[in-house]
Amino acid sequence: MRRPLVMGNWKMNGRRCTAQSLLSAVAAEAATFSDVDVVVCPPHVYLGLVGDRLGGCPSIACGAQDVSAYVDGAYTGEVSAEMARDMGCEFAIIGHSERRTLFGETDGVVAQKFARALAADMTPVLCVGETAEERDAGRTREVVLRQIDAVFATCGARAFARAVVAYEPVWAIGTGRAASPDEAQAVHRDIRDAVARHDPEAAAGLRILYGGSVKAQNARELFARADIDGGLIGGASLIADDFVGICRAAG
Ligand code: G2H
Repeated sequence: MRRPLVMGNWKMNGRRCTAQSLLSAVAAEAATFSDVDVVVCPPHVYLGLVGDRLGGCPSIACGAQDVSAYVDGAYTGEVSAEMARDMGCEFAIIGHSERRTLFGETDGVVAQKFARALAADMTPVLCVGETAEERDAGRTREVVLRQIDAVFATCGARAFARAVVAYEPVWAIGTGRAASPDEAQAVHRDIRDAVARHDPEAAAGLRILYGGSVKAQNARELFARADIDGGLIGGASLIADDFVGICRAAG
C-alpha cells in the first residue's frame, strides 16, 4: 500500500508573518489527518523559519521548491540541494512547469537537478505534464514519458527507487480547471507503467501525485483513483482551511 502524500507548493507567495500563521493553523489540525504524509514547500528564504516551526509538529515535513543543478561554487543566486537538506528539507520539487517554461529548464537540466537531490539524500518530486497545445495534438503520453525517460537516462534504471512523480498538466495549473479524475488516472497509469519497464519494484511503490487546480472540493474524487496517491497543491495550499481539507481527503 502506498501512503498518501499531500504537498503544498507556496510558490513565491507570503511573508514571514503569513508563513507563520499558515503553518500554525495547519499544524493545529495535523491530528485530523494522521494517515497521510504532509509536506510544505516555502520559498527558500523561509526554510529556516518553517523548519523551526515544524520542530514541534513532526507529522509535517519541509520541502524545497527547486534546487540547483550544481553542487557548490560561484553560482550567484543558486541554492544547492545540500543546502536545502542542511536546512531540514526532505523533499525537493524538481522541474515544475513554471521552472521549465519561465526559466528555460530543459529535460537535461531537470534530470541533473533530480540527481543532485538524490545525492543530497532528499526525495526528488519530478513534475511532468503537457501544455494545452500538446494535449490538443494528442501528445500527452509522448511528452510525459519523454520527461520521465530523461531522468532514467541521467540517473539510471533505479532513478525512481526513492522519488515521487507529480503529474501536472500545464493547462490545469492555476486555472481553476483540473483534469478529470479519469483523465488524470489514465496518465498516472502510463507513468507507472513506464517506470515499471525499468524498475517494477520502484513502480509499485512510487507515489504519483496529481497537481493542477486541486481544491478541497475535487480532491477526494481525484485521490480515490487507483494510481493517484495524493496531490501537489499550489493556490489552495495558501489557505489553511482548504489545505487541511485536501489533507483530510487524502488520509
Ligand atoms: C500546480 C499547482 C501546484 P495550483 O503548479 O504545484 O498549482 O494548485 O495553483 O494549480
